[in-house]
Amino acid sequence: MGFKTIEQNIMRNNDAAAGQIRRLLAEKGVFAVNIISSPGAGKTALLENVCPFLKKDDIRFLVVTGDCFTSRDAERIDKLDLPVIQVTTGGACHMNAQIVARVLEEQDLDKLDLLIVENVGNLVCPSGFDLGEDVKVALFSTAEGEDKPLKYPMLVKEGGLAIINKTDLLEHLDFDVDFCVSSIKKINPGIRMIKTSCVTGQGIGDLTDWLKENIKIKKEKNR
Ligand SMILES: Nc1nc2c(ncn2[C@@H]2O[C@H](COP(=O)(O)OP(=O)(O)O)[C@@H](O)[C@H]2O)c(=O)[nH]1
Ligand SMILES: [Mg+2]
Repeated sequence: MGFKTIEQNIMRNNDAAAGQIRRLLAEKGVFAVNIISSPGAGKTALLENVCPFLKKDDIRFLVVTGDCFTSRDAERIDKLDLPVIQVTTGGACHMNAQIVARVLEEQDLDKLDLLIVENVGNLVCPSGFDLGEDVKVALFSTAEGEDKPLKYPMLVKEGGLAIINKTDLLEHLDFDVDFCVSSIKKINPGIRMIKTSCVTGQGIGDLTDWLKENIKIKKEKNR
C-alpha cells in the first residue's frame, strides 16, 4: 500500500508572511525590532526602562509582548501608560510572522515609528522565525553565565544588536565579561554591543539612542 505525504511547510508560510510585513513596514517607514532572550534575562524590564524615554521624545511606538500563557508582561508595560498588545501563543515557544501580521492589521502604521516585539523567552526557536523585523536583538544577562552566546550561536549570528544585561550583578557573580564579549564578536564580528542594567540605568541611554538612530535611518530610506 502506498502512502501520501502532506507537506505543510511551516517555514515557507512564515517566511511569506514575514516578507509581507517587511515590505509593509518599509513602505510605512516603521523600524522593527525582535527582542530574543532566555526567560528572565530582562526583556520586559529593559522596555520598562527605555520606552518612557521614547515616549518623552514623541517616538510613536507599539510594544507586542509574546508569552506562552499570561499577559503579565503587557500588564507591566500598560501600568506605565505605554502602548502594548499581548500575544499568547498557547504554549508555543516562539512568535511567528502570521501572529505579527494579525496584530499589524489592526494598527494605523502611518502613526507608528517603531514596532518592538518581545518574543517568547527562549534562546533557540525564536531565532529561526523571521517576523519581518529589521533587527533581531540578542539579549543575554550576567546571571545566565558567560557561555550562553557560544552555546546559542544562531541567535548571535542572526542578531544586529547584542545586549548584556544585569551588569549591576557582576560584583556578585563569577561572570567573565571578556569571554562573553569575545564569543559574541567571534560569532558575529559586525554586531553592535550594549551593556545594560535596569538597576543602575547603565546603557539605557545607549539603547534608546540606538533605537532613535535606526528609526531615523529607516525614515530616511523611506523618503
Ligand atoms: N539585578 C537586575 N535584575 C534585573 C535586571 N533586569 C531585569 N531584572 C530582573 O530579572 C527578572 C526578570 O526580568 P523580566 O524583565 O521579567 O525578564 P524577561 O522574562 O526577559 O522579560 C525580574 O525580576 C527583573 O526585575 C537588571 O538589569 N538587574
Ligand atoms: Mg518578559
